[in-house]
Amino acid sequence: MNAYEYFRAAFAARDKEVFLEDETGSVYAYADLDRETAQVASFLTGLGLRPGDRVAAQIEKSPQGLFLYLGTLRAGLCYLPLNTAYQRGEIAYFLGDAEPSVFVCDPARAGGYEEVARASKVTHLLTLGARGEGTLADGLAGAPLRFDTRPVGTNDLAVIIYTSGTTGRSKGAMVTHGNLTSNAAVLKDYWGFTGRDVLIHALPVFHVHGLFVAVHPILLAGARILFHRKFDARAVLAALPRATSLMGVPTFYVRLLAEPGLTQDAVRGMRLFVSGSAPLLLDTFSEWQARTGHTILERYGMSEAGMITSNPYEGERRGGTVGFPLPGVELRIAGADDAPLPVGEPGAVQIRGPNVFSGYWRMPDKTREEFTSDGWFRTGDVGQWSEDGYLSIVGRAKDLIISGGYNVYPKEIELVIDAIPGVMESAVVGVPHPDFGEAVTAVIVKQQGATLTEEAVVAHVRGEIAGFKVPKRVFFVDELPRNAMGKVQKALLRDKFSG
Ligand code: MCA
Ligand code: AMP
Repeated sequence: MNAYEYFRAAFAARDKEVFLEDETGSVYAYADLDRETAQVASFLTGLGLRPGDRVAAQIEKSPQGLFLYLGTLRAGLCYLPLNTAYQRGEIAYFLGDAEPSVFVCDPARAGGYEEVARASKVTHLLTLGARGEGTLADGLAGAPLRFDTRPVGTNDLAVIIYTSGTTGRSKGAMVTHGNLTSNAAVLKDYWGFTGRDVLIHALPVFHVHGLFVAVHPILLAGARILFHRKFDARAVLAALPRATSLMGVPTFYVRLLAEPGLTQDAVRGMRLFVSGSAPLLLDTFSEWQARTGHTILERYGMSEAGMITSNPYEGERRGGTVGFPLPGVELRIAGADDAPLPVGEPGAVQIRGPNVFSGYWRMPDKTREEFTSDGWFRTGDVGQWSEDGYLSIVGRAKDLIISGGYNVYPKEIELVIDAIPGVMESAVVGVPHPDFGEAVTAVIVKQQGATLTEEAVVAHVRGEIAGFKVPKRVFFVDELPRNAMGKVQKALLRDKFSG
């Protein structure tokens, strides 16, 4: 079933209930959501887009952006969300690789994107601003308000989510309608969402956490979203008395704990705090418990598989663990030969289930590499079982930094830094950071006689890639530590530059 139709079947009986309250004061009922998405679907279909065609969007967070996503699903088209921090070079790669027919961007950026859009297969460059303004709105104004949701198969493509890779080249994870519906149903039940719930939504809507996890279970429950355009600790604090639930990355919880107004009284109406996308420090988990009387529920997921494990809603939520495999998800901890390891031994986390994506867009070799011969997906995370079945993520086999919930692959930054005149070579590592969990840190060997400074490197990198990938610090060394095989010993660099 089309994922939109699946959600609609669940919320149809709650037509007049509020779906979303925007920070601006605008309120949308479920009937509004249905009408707005019908208009989007009619409009996109009217442009001549065929099932499976891609609609890319790099837009500020807005209710209209959410309608664009859900309307795209409804039309049987494929949505391609892009982080607003991405710079032109990054966007050019995504448009070239995914070949969307439609690209929706912020009105202020349209001029700068005309050339990259022309160089790709984009036939319609449209705009959508934070207040809903732009050429998309103009187009929607004349579109029919009714649309028969286009039927699709479980394995049909719904969304492509780009995730960067160890080679520095991003891969498009192909997420199907079946992936979306199965995960949504499980989360709604596992986390106990009902029509009485009010979720504070302060996550970006271009990644799985904010776009799927914090929206789909709400739709299935016919619950309400308090829509925050971006995370602001004080605004979230002010909204807590009206809410029942919050989903966030660990940085949300760290910043909320820094607010003196976070008290047991402030959270008295809340029933659920969920954390994910990055490891939640035990200190944050314990401090939250002591201050609020609530135990954060930590879960584990990834773009390729939505949510994989979760601490229980009822029962012990154990800090430092990500709980149990969600219903329908199989998870094994495997050794180098892909055979399961005994309980307690750390190994590769491999998974199977209806939540697992269908492969990387136009990268059949990469897809084959990431699945075992017996069909398990290699997450690249290192995990460990406890005797009583809780999973802990104890490391990563992939060379990945997670900063404030965003993934940063060192290779991508190293390639940009190595191209700076005066750089001989570089290594990028993540070091512990009190706010972001890990901070992107660059270690550089200069060419002889080069007069590079930290400021110059940062300024150069900032022009090329998204701000969250820019190193927070740059250090210069005479040489990089290497092992006998010639591989840079990143663990040594992490230790040396921590703190
Ligand atoms: C912003 N900046 C960052 C980050 N965010 N630097 C490092 N890491 C970050 N995460 C930088 C900007 O480039 C800018 O730097 C400065 O901080 C201020 O930018 P601003 O946008 O105002 O930052 P913020 O509002 O303080 O943002 C922090 C944040 C945000 C609220 C933690 O990063 C965020 O919403 N993170 C959530 C990410 C997320 O949704 N991940 C889910 C991925 P300058 O001024 O120098 O330019 S999906 C996933 O991982 C899986 C499926 C899962 O399990 O969920
Ligand atoms: P992404 O590719 O952006 O979807 O990020 C997925 C990765 O985030 C996973 O493979 C993990 O490495 C990491 N991750 C997500 N949730 C958690 C968690 N609760 N604890 C530790 N790592 C996590």
